[in-house]
Amino acid sequence: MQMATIGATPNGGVNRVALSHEDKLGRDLFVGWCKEAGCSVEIDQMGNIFASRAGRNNKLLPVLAGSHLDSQPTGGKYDGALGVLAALEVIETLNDQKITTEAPIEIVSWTNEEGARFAPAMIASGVFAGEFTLDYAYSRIDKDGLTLGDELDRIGYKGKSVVGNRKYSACFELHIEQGPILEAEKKSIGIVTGVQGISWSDIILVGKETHAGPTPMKYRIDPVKSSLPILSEIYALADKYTPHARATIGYLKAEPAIRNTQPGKLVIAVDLRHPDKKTLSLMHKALIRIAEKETSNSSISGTVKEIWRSEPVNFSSTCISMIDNAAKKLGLSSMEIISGAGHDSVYISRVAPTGMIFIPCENGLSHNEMENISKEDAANGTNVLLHAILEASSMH
Ligand code: HGY
Ligand code: MN
Ligand code: MN
Repeated sequence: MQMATIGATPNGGVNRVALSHEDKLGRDLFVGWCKEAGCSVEIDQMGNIFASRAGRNNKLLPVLAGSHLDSQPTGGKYDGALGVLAALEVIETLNDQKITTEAPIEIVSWTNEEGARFAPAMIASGVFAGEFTLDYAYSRIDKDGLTLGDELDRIGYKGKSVVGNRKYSACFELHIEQGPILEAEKKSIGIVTGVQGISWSDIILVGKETHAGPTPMKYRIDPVKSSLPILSEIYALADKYTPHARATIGYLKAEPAIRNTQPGKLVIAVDLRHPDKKTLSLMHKALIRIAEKETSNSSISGTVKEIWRSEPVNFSSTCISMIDNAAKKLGLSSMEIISGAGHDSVYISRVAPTGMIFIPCENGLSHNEMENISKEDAANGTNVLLHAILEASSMH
């Protein structure tokens, strides 16, 4: 709740977009709490925050737990923050119980998971896992033309340690489901077996800017008008690959975006998702065909630019079974579930055995200021995280 006061919005959500002043304040609060819990804190070149707690045998690979503190501009209190602060709660609980684990434990807050200000999403865990270069990440720009690298510097979180040269025996991320399934199935815990694939594209339609008044309709080369069939065909794409496919048009951006100038350009921001790699590719190829079909015999030019593809991943069976053991030990109802949302664990699963734990969120709402969870669900998720970490850090 204290973290949620940082960037709090009037409707009960938070606005702590990556590398904003509010993100810095949230980071500072988290670092302070980690130090109070006796952790040593390290910041890497992407501003990822690692807090370490020694084990009995520090030659063993640490167990990692965490998530992200950055939010959507109209985000909820729990997306990301729950996983970071639950990991800290695990450390504080081990301190209270005077438990020293065999292997060391590290908790992490990843930079820019949301991709709301700097696309693509999950960019810092992506650099950590070798998906993106540091230069590519630093060069990402926001809508005001500020670069990720400069903004990281400005908030004082461009650390020294090299991104990625940290090895782990197991990694866990607790997160709200951000969908309605656990609530509908009345399950307390989601044992996440994998994450669906994501493809972000811009459809760029270019016509000819003209005056809204004197130009008769038949003389116009209007990209907004040519977008109409394209928009409906994007939704038809999700119907075609139902029930798993997702198609979202996050925004339409007209230029110059002045009421009495018919736009010369329209950008359609598309987010396609599917758990099957081949189907996601088919959906992306269909998007290209839709744009071509609707513009080929017109003076409008239509191009599709894919800006991000995150392939579907399956999590480690070892981590999945540790989460399953923990839920059973705690007598909590659980079910296996595929994540509809992307998470840093997607990239981390490429470099270390990784698993995720879900808890329900009210009405499945997220990326919405009304996002809410119960204290009981938060405690259940944190206890499953604790016991999974205990098993992973003593298993040698
Ligand atoms: O887009 C996603 O799925 C995540 O919330 N970044
Ligand atoms: Mn998240
Ligand atoms: Mn999110």
